[in-house]
Amino acid sequence: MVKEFKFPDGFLWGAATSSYQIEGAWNEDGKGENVWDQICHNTKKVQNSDTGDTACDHYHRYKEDIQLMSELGHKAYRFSVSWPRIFPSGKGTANNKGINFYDNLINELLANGIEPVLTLYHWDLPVSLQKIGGWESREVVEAYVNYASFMFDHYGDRVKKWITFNEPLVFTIWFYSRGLYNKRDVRGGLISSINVNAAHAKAVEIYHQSKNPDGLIGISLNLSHVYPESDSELDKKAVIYTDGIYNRWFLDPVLKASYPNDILELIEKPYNIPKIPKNDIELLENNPIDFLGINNYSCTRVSAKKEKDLTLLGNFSKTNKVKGREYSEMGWEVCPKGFYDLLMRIDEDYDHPMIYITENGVAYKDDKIINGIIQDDDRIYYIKRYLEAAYQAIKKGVNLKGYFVWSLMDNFEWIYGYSKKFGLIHINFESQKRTWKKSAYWYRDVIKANSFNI
Ligand code: IFM
Repeated sequence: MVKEFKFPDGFLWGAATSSYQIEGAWNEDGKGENVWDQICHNTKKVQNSDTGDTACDHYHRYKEDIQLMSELGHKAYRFSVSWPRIFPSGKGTANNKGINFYDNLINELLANGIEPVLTLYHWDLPVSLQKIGGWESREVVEAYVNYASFMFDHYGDRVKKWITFNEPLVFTIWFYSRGLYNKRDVRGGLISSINVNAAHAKAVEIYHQSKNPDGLIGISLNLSHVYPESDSELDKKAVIYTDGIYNRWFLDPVLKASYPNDILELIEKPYNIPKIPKNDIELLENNPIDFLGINNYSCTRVSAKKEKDLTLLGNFSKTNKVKGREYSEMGWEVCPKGFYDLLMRIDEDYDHPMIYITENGVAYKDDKIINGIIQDDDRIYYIKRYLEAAYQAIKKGVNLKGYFVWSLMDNFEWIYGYSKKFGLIHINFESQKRTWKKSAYWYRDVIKANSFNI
């Protein structure tokens, strides 16, 4: 029997991208260098030595891309702004050509009836700011607030949904502890995460004082429901630690204006972390988010063998594949139940926040082609199951308002270069030809009907 899953009226459907992953034009029209230009050009950290120099060439093809979104019936488009296009050195004089690019993009979206959802920061920090300490420095926090303030004033008449940061966990704790910017440095990552929360709260404050404060402002966190591999006490403790650092460390500041005590205790001495400034907490308290953006792809399963494994970023997160579970090309478990449990848990523990799914999607091989169209039935099946989980959560009262597929098109997947494909639209990176995958047609029909069938 066919079952229909109908979404609430006005549910916001769209797709997401980010500046470095799609724009290309890395040194055009006065754009300053960003940390990813440097990682790609000067290190061997990216697979196949790929770079974002050209990427999807969206900087030159944005009109064509918006046309595609329009044909696909997307209601909204989540994109990020390249800070060094606006301020080539992070601060100082703004760059008119960069400003014009985003003016044109936003105007074109609006002319096509597509709502712009603007992320201020999706990892492409201006290099001059990395040189003065990156997110470890409060000077960079000030520069970010100045940049955010400029953006609100300039685009706030047309942009009504703002996202301060994308996935702070990733560009602070993960990138630092994996030595992406320089040497491995967990402390630097932790300090950066605290500074990013301060920058976030200050940006929310400035938004509410800006010329056009009539929109919504939030943050996108990558969250993952954590399950123990067994009922053992150690595994249950491993869940608390992992959930603490992956989820609560980022959720509590923006939704409770506090940091989780158990994690503070865990890190203060070993990493010599100073007390959280009182002013940060006041800022967070006075500037709550309007919505929470959730990026979710998978769940996390943990198990600890010994008490001493239970440290921050401990040696217990299961990465090995387990027979009987399903995995994507990234090696991430396909886990729609984890998505449902995550939504229910956030609703319960954080007082029923307004939520947008700002990223969900999957990388697969995409190697089945008929009549030139990629037959990505596995992607359709993945998204269907996640949407079913979202639907069930809405039925239970979760305040979920919209969903953005990651990603509109295949793009530069960070250290994996172009080897991993998440798009609804296939890109031929030689010719830059865009081709709809089967999932793009399917998603178009979902949006049109505001529902789908299983
Ligand atoms: O491509 C990334 C994106 O930049 C941030 N969220 C996860 C995606 C897939 O890895």
